[in-house]
Amino acid sequence: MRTQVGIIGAGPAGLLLSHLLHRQGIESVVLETRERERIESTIRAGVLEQRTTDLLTEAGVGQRMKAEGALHHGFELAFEGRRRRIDLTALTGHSITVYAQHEVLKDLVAARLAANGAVYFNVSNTSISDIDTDTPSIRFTHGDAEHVLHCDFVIGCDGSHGISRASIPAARRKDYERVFPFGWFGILVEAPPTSDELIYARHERGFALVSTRSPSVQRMYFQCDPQDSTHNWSDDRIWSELHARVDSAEGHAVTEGKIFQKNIVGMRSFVSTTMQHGRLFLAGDAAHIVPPTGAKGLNLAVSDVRILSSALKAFYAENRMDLLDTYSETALKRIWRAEHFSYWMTRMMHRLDDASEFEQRLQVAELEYVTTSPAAALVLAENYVGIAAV
Ligand code: RFL
Ligand code: PHB
Repeated sequence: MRTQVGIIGAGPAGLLLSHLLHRQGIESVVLETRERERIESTIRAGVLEQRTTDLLTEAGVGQRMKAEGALHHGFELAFEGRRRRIDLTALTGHSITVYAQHEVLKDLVAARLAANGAVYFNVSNTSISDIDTDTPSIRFTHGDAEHVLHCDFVIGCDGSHGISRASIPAARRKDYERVFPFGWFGILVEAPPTSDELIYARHERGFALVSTRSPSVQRMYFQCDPQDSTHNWSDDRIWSELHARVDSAEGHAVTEGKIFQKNIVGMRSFVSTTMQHGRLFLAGDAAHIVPPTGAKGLNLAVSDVRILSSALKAFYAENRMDLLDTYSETALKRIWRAEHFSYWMTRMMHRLDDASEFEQRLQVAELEYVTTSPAAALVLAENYVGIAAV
């Protein structure tokens, strides 16, 4: 088997890269361990930056997102019993779109298959060889058959548990990591929205987030022990925790409904440098993780892919290696900006068990500042909508 670009992983990074390359006349093959149905139903991210939605629209995969996604011009910060709005559009001229990651994936899979793109689901035993040469290859098993995919480049888009990152020699890699001692308990609820916009709440009991998926399905999270089990949380206990953390003194209360999914995710910050070695390049969660507080993970994956697809275009159209050579350096600028922002939001909004009372008052002072000073609000807003220049 032979192609120009071999892509490992059919998450947002891998599928979007394959789609963008196809539009530039570059052939690729995507290899994915999971079933198509699993990918198209796993609940993950929800917030898309305007740069992300613009790219999806330009790439011809934005129709359903435009029709079904919800445009948000701001969000609310709740603390000390009150709610204050961050007006993203007034501050930055940009907005965000709430459209679930698995819906983006459905749109990308449909586009790849409609163009007869090669996407192999249910593969196993993926391994990468010869990345130090101009003829790298990927071995994998599909059905009962073993295959070797020969290509010009291998792109590792296989997320945080993939195999690609480890294919870069350890001596060339440096990992940076911060594991947070808390997680998010996430629920999906059949209910009308609590509010027109997302609510990020800081409370002594811990952080909570009220997000949405559609007019009839809502997504909510609250800070929890990452080792806790969903079995310890009855619906009543969940609602009383959310009411305690989010309801405002002015009488706004979380709208309850039927909870039909519960899960717990751990939180960490992680960056692996370098993101390239020889003919292997990493994109998305394969190279970096952010805690979900800043809603940056999916958007960073898209931003890596934007840089990579231009660099691959320059290689195939003009025989230029320079953009590929500087890929990691270019991508890491935006990644570190997002890492800092996500870390900052996380530290500002969560209950930190090792924080003294003094540090807890600092959290509130910071929230007062970002919700009253236009300069401080702009720092928050421009990072949330995504900084273009980085
Ligand atoms: P993915 O989505 O993990 O896809 C990787 C794919 O690779 C496959 N794979 C392999 N395939 C072949 N061979 C192997 N050896 C393989 N190993 C793995 C996997 O099966 C998988 O299909 O990575 P990608 O494409 O880099 O995309 C990253 C995003 O998925 C992630 O950053 C976001 O979901 C993070 N995130 C959020 N990001 C946002 O931008 N906005 C948000 O609002 C947001 N909210 C979230 C989030 C992540 C969350 N969780 C579950 C961690 C909320 C949550 C709760
Ligand atoms: C979500 O809707 O899943 C979501 C929204 C905002 C975040 C993280 C997750 O910061």
